[in-house]
Amino acid sequence: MVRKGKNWRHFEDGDDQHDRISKMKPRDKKSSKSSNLDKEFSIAESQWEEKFPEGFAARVVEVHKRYAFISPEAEEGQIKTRDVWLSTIARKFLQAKREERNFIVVGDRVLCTKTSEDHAGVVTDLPQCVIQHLAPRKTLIKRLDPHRRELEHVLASNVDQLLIVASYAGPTVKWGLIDRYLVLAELQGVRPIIILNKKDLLASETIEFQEDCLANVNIYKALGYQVISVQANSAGAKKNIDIQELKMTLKGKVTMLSGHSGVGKSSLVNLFEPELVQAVEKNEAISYKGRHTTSYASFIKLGTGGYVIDTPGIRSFVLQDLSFRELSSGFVEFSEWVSKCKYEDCRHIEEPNCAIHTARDEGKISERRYQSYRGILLGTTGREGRARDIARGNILGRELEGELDGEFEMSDEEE
Ligand SMILES: Nc1nc2c(ncn2[C@@H]2O[C@H](COP(=O)(O)OP(=O)(O)OP(=O)(O)O)[C@@H](O)[C@H]2O)c(=O)[nH]1
Ligand SMILES: [Mg+2]
Ligand SMILES: [Zn+2]
Repeated sequence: MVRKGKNWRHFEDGDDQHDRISKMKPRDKKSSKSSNLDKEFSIAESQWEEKFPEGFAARVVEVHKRYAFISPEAEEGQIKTRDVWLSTIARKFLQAKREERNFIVVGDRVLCTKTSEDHAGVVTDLPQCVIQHLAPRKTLIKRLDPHRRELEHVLASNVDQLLIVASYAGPTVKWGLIDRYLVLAELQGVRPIIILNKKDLLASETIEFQEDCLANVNIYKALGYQVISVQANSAGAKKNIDIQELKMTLKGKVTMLSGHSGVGKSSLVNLFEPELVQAVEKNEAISYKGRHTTSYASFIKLGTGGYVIDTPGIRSFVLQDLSFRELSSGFVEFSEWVSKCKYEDCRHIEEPNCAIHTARDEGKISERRYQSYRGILLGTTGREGRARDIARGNILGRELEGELDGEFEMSDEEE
């Protein structure tokens, strides 16, 4: 059953409920046939008119297994999110690329043609269309599947900003995860903003923990990153100066929210008059549910200005394979030093006369940030903060027994 308006996303469609976002594709294993199709499918907008004069431009607002929801976007950045269409992808692309369901993601700008046929095979009273072409993506938020690293998972495209949301506690902030998101944002040219939510919970933490948090916040601020500490669930949150700051930051931009399940992404979205109110976990005491509250990434217009992509919390965020050069360019504080290493191909691990090591010894590069770099490069990124969450019981024990094996999209644990 599909309903228009506010509830359009909430209809039942059995299979889809367990669809793992369906946006995985093999890396480096593309057949030439499919990469040709990629080129055919993704074409410059200047060619759209000629190909389909009757077509219209739209933004993908939500992706399901066999269809996607789109909203018309006459002018780029002016998305009519109240006008939702059910769309499928032009058959020739769909059939040839059956294994690569990665080709449409939330945020994509697409060329659509109206259809009266029931392509998606679902009952709907929404208007329907066929996605004929994709505009080349300006930015791409992607990661590797933690269990099958030959697969790449694109989470969203064409975002201007990445809101890296963590909570001080419940679940405990994982600084290493923030660092990995920062690398992604730097490499994609997307502006990162760090949000530390649940600041109310900080008061009951140890002094050491509080000091450690402050030290880390100061590291990011010194690097020039915007860091905002908030309490999304406080009674007067909307009026708080930090939430006002965030509101201004979101205006006029497309911002993707990312972070573990339970950190308060949807709670934040709800502070900015979203067109679709986001579901928020009712039980505050449990930050790990084995299943996230938000189940699909969706593109939402904010009454206070701008658009956000609210996403389901991810369990692990493994960066795509990066060369040491790419990775070190994702650590902004390295740029001053990298050219001073003795060896041109210095990876800043064990090489002698490494300028990064010298900067570290002199306290000019934070030891914690360096260890993040090292962990990513060597593939040993830790599970920092996890023992603490388990000890406090705000991660359910059953997850430790492996009951949730395979549900890697559905929980908030960091690898
Ligand atoms: N103590 C405290 N709890 C908060 C705060 N903000 C949100 N919460 C609670 O944290 C829980 C999780 O919030 P959500 O907004 O659903 O988290 P989410 O990041 O959207 O989670 P997923 O959709 O599963 O990814 C809810 O019970 C909120 O009420 C806060 O500032 N302090
Ligand atoms: Mg949510
Ligand atoms: Zn070096």
